[in-house]
Amino acid sequence: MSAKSLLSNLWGPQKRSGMRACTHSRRRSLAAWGAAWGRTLSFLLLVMPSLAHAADENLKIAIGVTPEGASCLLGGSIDGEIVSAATVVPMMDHAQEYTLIELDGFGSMTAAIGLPRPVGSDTDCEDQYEQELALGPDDYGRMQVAVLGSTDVVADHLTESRSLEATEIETLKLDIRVYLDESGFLYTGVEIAQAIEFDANNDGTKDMLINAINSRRENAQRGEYALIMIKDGATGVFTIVAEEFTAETSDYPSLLWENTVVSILDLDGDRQMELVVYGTFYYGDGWEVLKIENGAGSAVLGCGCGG
Ligand SMILES: [Ca+2]
Ligand SMILES: [Ca+2]
Repeated sequence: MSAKSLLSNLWGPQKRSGMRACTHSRRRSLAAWGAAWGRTLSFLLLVMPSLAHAADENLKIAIGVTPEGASCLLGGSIDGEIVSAATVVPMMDHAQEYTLIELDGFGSMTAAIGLPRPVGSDTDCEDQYEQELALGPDDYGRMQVAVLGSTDVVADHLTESRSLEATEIETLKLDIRVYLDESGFLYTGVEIAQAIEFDANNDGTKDMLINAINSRRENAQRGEYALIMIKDGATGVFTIVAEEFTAETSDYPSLLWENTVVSILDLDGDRQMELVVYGTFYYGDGWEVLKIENGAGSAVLGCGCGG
């Protein structure tokens, strides 16, 4: 059974039952509602708890959390579809339970304090929200992602991962060197910021994520780069998840985003892992969810106000 059909068996029935309930309520005429107000109230009281239950099981929300405890709402997924922050905001509530995750495991449980708040008012910050979280002393000083749900619920969307030691990455440098040589830019040396082993595509074989960055912030140099690639453990084929090159040497600052992969999770439930990435560049910072599909990566969600 494929991962998709397995998932449809697991989650499909709840999704269909929720949709039926909505359709049924829409079909009732206004006259019928007015004539049977008492019965309507009873109907709502009966139906609403089951709708809320279905929404909980099919709703995922991810919030980036910086070492200072600043939050940035990325968005999430509903019934397996990635949705924006603005879409999940109406479904967020005070005291909702979140699990903090990072690359190599769980942090602690936390909870929402109040409702999500819009950040700023200019167009750069449109549809950006922060959600205050009840963080303990140990929750500061690290990059984390808060995911809606208890530890048990969130664990179903994680995969085992391991960050490699410096001595383990020498052979990976050769792979990056070959790619850089083929890129057509001046070779500027290989710098690997992160190397992470995990099963990206749920085929049972560990794959290798390489986050390579070579950037001088103050003075951009042709050929500098920021790359995230995944080498498939079964086939050896590379997928470019994100890449930027500096085209021209100049006295101006580099515009490269320097990314850190903060966590790896299956946000939309298709058993393919997404990357939650925090990036900084000369003029700002921000969060992204990167989805790997059809041999390429794309940013499907973002949060940040950098100009
Ligand atoms: Ca794999
Ligand atoms: Ca996924």
